[in-house]
Amino acid sequence: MSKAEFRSGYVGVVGRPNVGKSTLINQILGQKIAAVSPRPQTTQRNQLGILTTEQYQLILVDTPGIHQPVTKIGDFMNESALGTFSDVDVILWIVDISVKPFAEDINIAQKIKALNLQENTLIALNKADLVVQEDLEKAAENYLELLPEAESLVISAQIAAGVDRLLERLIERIPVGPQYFPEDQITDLYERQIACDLIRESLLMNLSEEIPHAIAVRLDEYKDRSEKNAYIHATLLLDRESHKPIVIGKKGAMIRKIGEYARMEIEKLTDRNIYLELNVKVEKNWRNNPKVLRALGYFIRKD
Ligand SMILES: Nc1nc2c(ncn2[C@@H]2O[C@H](COP(=O)(O)OP(=O)(O)OP(=O)(O)O)[C@@H](O)[C@H]2O)c(=O)[nH]1
Ligand SMILES: [Mg+2]
Repeated sequence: MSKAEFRSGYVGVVGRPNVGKSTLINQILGQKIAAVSPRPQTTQRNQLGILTTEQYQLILVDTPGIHQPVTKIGDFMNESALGTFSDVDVILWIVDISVKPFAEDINIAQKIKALNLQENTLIALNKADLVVQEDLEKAAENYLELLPEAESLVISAQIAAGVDRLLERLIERIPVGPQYFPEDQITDLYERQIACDLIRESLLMNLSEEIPHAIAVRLDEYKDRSEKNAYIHATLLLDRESHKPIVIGKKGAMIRKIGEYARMEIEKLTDRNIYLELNVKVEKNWRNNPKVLRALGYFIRKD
């Protein structure tokens, strides 16, 4: 293929929480750059996943799950996701085919229709591994009828089924264009930010109910000690005093468990030995405090 035919473009990966958006991006990149968990609202900010070859540069925009926000951070997450709809070449709408559409799915379909973006949308019917073959068609229909003019593909991001075909279709849909990012760049977030997200992933994996959602991770220090070693100091900001004993656990057992899981994930990401120190601090109602949110990097840039 000649240089003139190089293709590049942005794909907005959108959907309600927990449908597998981040799992798919990690799978396409063949590397974990985004936090994943079985709990909704794992992703809190837009993050690029960039795949570059000789022929194309595909820029996937991972977005927070679109939901009914009840806090200021929820508003930020929704705005981040909804803001991508008109800014991308292709909308990749991920749905969970193993369950019927939620109200949020119906809202997303309406938004796509209202913006007249049906033809720019590809529906990925994800989690097909959870559906028996005979039921697939009927399960798909529940979603396809929401957006009849959009193309669709059945996939399983987790086991990489249908992902190659999906990738092919995305590349065919992006325009001829320049290479926007250096070829070795795979994301737009700094390693330190991804480390924070992986600590959050650990909170979601280890703490029950609403507690992980009421905790912010603030990175205080990230120091390379040598090529093979790094030191990270982070603070867990709790929005309630009563969560403190739960997060710390008996004789510090829970905070150690949280740290251990996060350390291993960050080591996989960075290919370094990590010394991770976690602190706990109460910052009452931080989720609704614009100043704290801004300091943590949750804000919409108004260009
Ligand atoms: N069985 C199955 N599980 C999947 C598949 N894709 C993702 N999951 C699981 O679904 C859960 C949610 O995955 P995420 O990738 O975090 O979902 P998300 O859409 O990014 O969620 P938010 O960031 O909260 O919006 C995780 O437990 C994944 O392992 C799939 O194809 N099959
Ligand atoms: Mg996510």
